[in-house]
Amino acid sequence: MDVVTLDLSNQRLTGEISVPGDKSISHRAVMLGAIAEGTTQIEGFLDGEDCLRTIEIFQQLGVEIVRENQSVTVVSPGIANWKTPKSALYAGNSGTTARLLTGILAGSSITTILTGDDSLSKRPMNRVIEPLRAMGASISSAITQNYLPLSIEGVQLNPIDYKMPVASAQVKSAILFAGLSIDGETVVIEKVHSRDHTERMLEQFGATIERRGNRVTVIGNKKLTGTNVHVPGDISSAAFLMVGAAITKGSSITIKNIGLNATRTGILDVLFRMGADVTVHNVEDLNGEPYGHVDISNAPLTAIEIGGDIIPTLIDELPIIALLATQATGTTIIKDASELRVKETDRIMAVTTELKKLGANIEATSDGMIINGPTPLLGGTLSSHGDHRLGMMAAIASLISSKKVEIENASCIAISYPSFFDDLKKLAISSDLKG
Ligand code: SPQ
Repeated sequence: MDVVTLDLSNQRLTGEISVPGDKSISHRAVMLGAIAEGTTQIEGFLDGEDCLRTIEIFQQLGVEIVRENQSVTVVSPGIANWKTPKSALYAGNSGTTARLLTGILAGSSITTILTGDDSLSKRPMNRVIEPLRAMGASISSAITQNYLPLSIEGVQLNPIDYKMPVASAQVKSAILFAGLSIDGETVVIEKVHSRDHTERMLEQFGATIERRGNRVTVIGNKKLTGTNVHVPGDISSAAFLMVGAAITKGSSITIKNIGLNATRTGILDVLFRMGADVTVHNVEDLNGEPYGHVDISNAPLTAIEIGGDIIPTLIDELPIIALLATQATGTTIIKDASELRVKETDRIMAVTTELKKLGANIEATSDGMIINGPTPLLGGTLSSHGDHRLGMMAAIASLISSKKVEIENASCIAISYPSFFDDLKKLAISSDLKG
């Protein structure tokens, strides 16, 4: 098992950095580039493990994809001309790949088998299979309860008006992608807005999309054409460095060109409400996605309550927000976040287990966590549980731990942030401010 040992106890973070491209947008750019006919040029692509699995899958379907670092060229004959793959499609650890692809393949003209790693094979696929079956999809699972591996036979689907039982961009996107193949209107109704990169990018590729309140409608059977996509930096990756700066005495950093889509910026609201010194500037818009720079410095932090509609806008940031809360004065309550239990690992269980090892005062609840702070953190050996976001949380904890932190199974960080340790080292400088 790979172990990384960090002793950042006498370091603070300063300087400017750009983080790698947004994972959600990178997946969608390859997927839409493959569905569309013609050439799609993607700049700022995230070369993380999850997005590489998405590329490999479309290459198996006969789409020409050439990657040179963060530049990706997709040349596709269009979804109607995809080839039946010779072997199963492997989504690795990536829930986004598996769920969005299930929607795309359900309305294609090929038959495929979709597999994943151990973690992904335990994550619920029923949430996409149920609505897709209601649209007429032919999907069967080798295992009961609809987990991977899945066998998907592409068929002609029917439109649906689907009320989402959980806030999930993956479910919404799977249905919208399936709707592209249908001569008619496919409608998704959300109680709470989840990230909307799919809707924004569908428009860029020429799809007809209508958005009214909580209703998204795709009018299918329209030819999509390849285009250029510029991927902004991933705010979910930046969140680790932002929290590192917020909790470490004497820190002050700028993260440049990160995505600022309002369906993703809950972490900025939380940092601001807790009292961190945060400024957003140079905001611009590219390909329908806002992005800009964020300055963040250490300041005294106060506990807050985090729940309700903000949760989908910061769902992937909750592990690092839990660490942030250990340094805030008072009781931070995180609620309405039971979705954390079905991520790469049960993130409520994993975060509370690992932060307790460092001495944090944190308890799990059925749908969140209760954290009392501020608490000095000790060093120790933490497990990533094979979850990239847990691994990065442990690394950032090292900045405020009195002794070294060992992270077991740290290589999983490459799933979303391959240059994480290099970037952290670039920003970390020795501090004489800490005693
Ligand atoms: O792709 P995967 O494995 O599901 O990744 C995670 C992550 O932490 O990177 C979740 F574990 O992000 C999801 C996110 O939680 C990515 C995503 C997307 O790109 O559509 C949406 C969110 O999931 P959900 O359940 O809201 O659909």
